[in-house]
Order: sequence, then structure tokens, then C-alpha cells
Amino acid sequence: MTGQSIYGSYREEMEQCIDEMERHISALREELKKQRGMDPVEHFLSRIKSEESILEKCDRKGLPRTTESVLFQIHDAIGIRIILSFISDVYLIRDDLAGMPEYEIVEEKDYIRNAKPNGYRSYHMILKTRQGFFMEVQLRTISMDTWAALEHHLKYKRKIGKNEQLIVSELKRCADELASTDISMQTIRDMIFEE
Ligand code: 0O2
Repeated sequence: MTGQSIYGSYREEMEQCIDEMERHISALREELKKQRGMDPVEHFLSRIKSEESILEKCDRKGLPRTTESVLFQIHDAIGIRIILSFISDVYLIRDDLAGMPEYEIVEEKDYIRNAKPNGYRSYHMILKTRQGFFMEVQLRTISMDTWAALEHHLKYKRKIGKNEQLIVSELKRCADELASTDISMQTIRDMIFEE
């Protein structure tokens, strides 16, 4: 793409929002390591949605291709993904973020308690930063992330043909098996911590 970025002069400020969140999560990790002897965060990932992807989303949602639309009508131009060790850690981080005066919660979707019909699981929060930007935070366990990554590859790299129904149901079965493992791992963790 030639010319100016769709994010205009806001890109730097958007990156600052990501840095602020990363600093907060790093400090929290340190505190939890001291308190509990365990860091609940496996990975912290972030991205500003690519020009191509955000413009495609404008078209899909019938929005004009403007900086205004991508910053204020679309809520995931800034994306944060935090991969946690256990299901309880997902809610620990959720509660921490919900208690931060710097962020206003605009929307929350609990796809862990209410998994998508295809088996997708994750906890989504749309936060509004004090600078007025929107940020989508996805919180999930390693298993949930593994499934989402593989399903994303399969969905986007290939056009599913004749075996579509079987593939969809097999993917759902894998998601449910991973979810069951997550619950078992949580039980094991709780037994260890209770001792
Ligand atoms: P990317 O590349 O990750 O940014 P909308 O965001 O408005 O299009 P909706 O339904 O309001 O749609 O958003 P939702 O359900 O909160 O999901 C948005 C994001 O969650 C997606 O972003 C994915 O990252 C992830 N997601 C949701 N459902 C699935 C799923 O079935 N499989 C996988 N692998 N990921 C999912 P994007 O913009 O699609 O992609």
C-alpha cells in the first residue's frame, strides 16, 4: 500500500498503549512470582492490526475506510493476547484488568464458560484506554491457544471441500478434549496448592 497509514499519526500512541499494558503485566508477573512462587503468564503477545486486515474489516462492516472508523468504530486495532498456565489464571488476570482505573471495560465475552459452537475458547475483553483507544485483550490457556492457532491455519490456508462436516466435528472434538485436559490440570494444580 502506498501513501499514509490508515492509523495516521496515532500509531505511535497506539504502540504506547501496548507498552503500558506490557509494563503492567510484567510488574504483576513479578509480584505474583514473589507471592505464589509461580508466574501465571506463559506468553504476552501484541499487535496492531495490519492495514490489509483492518481495511477488509471496514468493508465487511460497511464502514468507510477512514482513520476514524479503524480507531473508534472497530475495537480490535490494538490486540493483546495473554497466554496463561491455568484456567484460574485467566480469571485472575481478568479481575486484575477489571480493577484498573486506567481502563474502562466496554465489552466482555466469556468463550470459556460459553464456548463457541466450533469449540473456540478464550476470554475476550474490549478495553478503552485513557487516551481513548480501544484494545481487544484475549486471555487463554496454552491448550486454548494451541487449538485456536491450529484451527486458524486449517481454516485460512485451505478451502474445506467435501469433508467439511467431519472436519468441523473433529475440530470440535479436539477442542473439547483439550478443555477437559485443562480442567484436569487445574484440579492437579489445586491439589498441589492445597497441600
Ligand atoms: P485476528 O487475526 O486474530 O485479529 P469481530 O471482531 O467484530 O470480527 P466478533 O464476533 O465480535 O467479531 O469478535 P470475537 O468473537 O470477540 O472474536 C474476535 C477474535 O477472536 C478474532 O479476531 C480471533 O482472533 C478470535 N476468534 C474468534 N473466534 C475464533 C475462532 O472460531 N477461531 C479462531 N482461531 N479464532 C477466533 P479476527 O479479527 O478474526 O482475527
